[in-house]
Amino acid sequence: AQVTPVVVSTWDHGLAANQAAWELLNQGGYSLDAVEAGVRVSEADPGVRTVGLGGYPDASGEVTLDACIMNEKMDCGSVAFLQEIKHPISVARAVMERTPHVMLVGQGAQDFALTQGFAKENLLTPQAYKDWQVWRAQGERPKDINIENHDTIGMLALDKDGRLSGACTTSGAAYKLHGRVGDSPIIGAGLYVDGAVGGAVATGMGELMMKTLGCFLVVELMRQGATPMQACKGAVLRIAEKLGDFAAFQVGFVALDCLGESASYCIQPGFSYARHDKQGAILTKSEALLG
Ligand code: SD4
Repeated sequence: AQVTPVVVSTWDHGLAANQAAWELLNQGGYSLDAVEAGVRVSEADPGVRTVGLGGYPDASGEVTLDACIMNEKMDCGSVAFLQEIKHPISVARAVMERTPHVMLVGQGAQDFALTQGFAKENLLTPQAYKDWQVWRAQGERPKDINIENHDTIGMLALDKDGRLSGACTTSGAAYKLHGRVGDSPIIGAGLYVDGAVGGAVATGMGELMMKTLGCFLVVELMRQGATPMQACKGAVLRIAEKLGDFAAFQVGFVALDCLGESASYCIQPGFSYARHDKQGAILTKSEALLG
């Protein structure tokens, strides 16, 4: 059945990413192509400090990237702890389409990317290096993701043929321990899509989504009849109920159901999500548990 295309994504920089995705959706393109093209905008933007080029390095000063992608048929691909490749989302898609596997990590993921024609490049910008040096000189511990320290992009799109896809890509928590992998490349934690129900993406302190399999939970709640808003709220409430220290962190979920309805919910005020459909682009301030 024909439906009205729509794309949603996390944070203010989601507006620019959505624009690229919308151009494909509006021409009748596939939602998988749209989410890949959309998040590549954030990956390439050195001003987006938690994604791809220009992203915060880990504690040892290396930029390590996590990403995953999923379509309406449960096909998915993921990379984690990937270094020196500017578009991890496209490597994740190559894992999905060109291997029998779901996830590749570290050196193996980079080796695979090189065989697929991706180029190795330095992703640590002079600004990110300077910030890391300041952080190191102060002897600080890895940053918690609370209110100001985040901007992972997660994106969900529904195309005119009713196909739902999602993508998520990040450099992860700033100054994380070397080797740390967050929720963003974990199917069910940072992203989940069921083409017959809806999809969810997450941003914030990944450990909280990993402990609760947050995006899977959002989609399962929608399967049971929850609206996208009720489902996002349900996953945040699960975190609040189970994880004693939740109030110190930020987590935000965005959900899109297979009819095109979307919503978000988060722990701390300050999260927003971007939506683009035939009515145009809007940025919506998310309701927050502690708001
Ligand atoms: C992580 N969830 O690695 C990611 C970070 C993030 O906005 O969302 N930043 O935990």
